[in-house]
Amino acid sequence: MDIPPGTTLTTEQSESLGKEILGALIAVRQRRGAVLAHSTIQGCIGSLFAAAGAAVHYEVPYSRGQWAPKRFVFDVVIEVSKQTLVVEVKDFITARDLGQVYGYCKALELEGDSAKVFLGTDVLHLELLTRERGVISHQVRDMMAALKLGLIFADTGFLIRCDNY
Ligand SMILES: [Mn+2]
Repeated sequence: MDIPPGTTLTTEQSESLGKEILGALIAVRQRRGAVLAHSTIQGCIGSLFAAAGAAVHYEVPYSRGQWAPKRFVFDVVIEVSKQTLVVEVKDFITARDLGQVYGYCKALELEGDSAKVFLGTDVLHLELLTRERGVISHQVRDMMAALKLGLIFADTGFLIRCDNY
């Protein structure tokens, strides 16, 4: 389901959409906390964007310029309506992982590259990343504010894209 904001739905459409959303949420609960594998999250994000018409590339090396001397390999690169999204996928998230994502944001910023960095993870980590108190959620919020980091919460059937808080 990919419905542009402001779309007016008929009663039938909104009813079937409601059922679809409910079904997707029930499927998440049925996973009983089992987090999707890194490659699964990567594939889900890629295929959902591809289904919406974006050009999707996996495992893209980036070693441009002086600020990205280490050879970065981006998990997913998405080209959608003239914007490039760089997604670092994490099945589990530690402070060290956030350091890596910080490095990506900072390097692209210093290169003057307009690509937008996203941390892509399982929708089951939604609570971890959005809780009011917490080291990880605070770091993520700081990076969203200072470096325009975006978040993608993925499931096998849907994803939630947050461009900012
Ligand atoms: Mn990764």
